[in-house]
Amino acid sequence: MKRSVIRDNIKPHASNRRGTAVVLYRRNHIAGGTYFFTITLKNRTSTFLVDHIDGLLHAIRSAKRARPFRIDALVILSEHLHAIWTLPPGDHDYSGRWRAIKAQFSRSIAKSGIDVHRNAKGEYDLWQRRFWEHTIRDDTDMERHVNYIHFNPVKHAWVTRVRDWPHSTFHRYVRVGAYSLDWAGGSTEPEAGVYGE
Ligand code: NI
Repeated sequence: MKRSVIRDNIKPHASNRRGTAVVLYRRNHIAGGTYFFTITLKNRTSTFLVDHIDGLLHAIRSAKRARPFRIDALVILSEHLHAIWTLPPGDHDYSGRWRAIKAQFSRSIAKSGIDVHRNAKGEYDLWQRRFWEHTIRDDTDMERHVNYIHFNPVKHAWVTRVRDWPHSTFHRYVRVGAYSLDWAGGSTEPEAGVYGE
């Protein structure tokens, strides 16, 4: 698989002694709300997101430029992605930003000559309209969701080692020492069924 680098301005905070990612929730809280998302394609057998990873990252960067937000963690799988964002103070419009990302990605795919299915109204029909959103409550909740994101490629059996999945902020967290390169999930393995995927 092609290596890709997620180039967003992701600034994970320093590690704790257990070697898992710790984030300064208080700072997030001052900045604005912090949210976990699961965003899914309609076709659950598709590999569109990793096949067109550059287009997807471009769409995310465009949305950030238009209306800034911080990406705290991100993993892109074949037909869904998980992300944690922090929005600016007083701004709760994550839905509008996701709408912009989805629309731009669909357009760029269609423009590249791939036949993107349209609904009865003629709109691109690539993404599930609804998505999972969870507001991060505190440090522990943040850590659990960051770990969930980084363990996800193993959970979905795309790789057997977390380090082998390129489309993830895991590598950035390793670079700043928040995880060891051979991190394998740890003791905060989340309960099933409460992450939207
Ligand atoms: Ni997943």
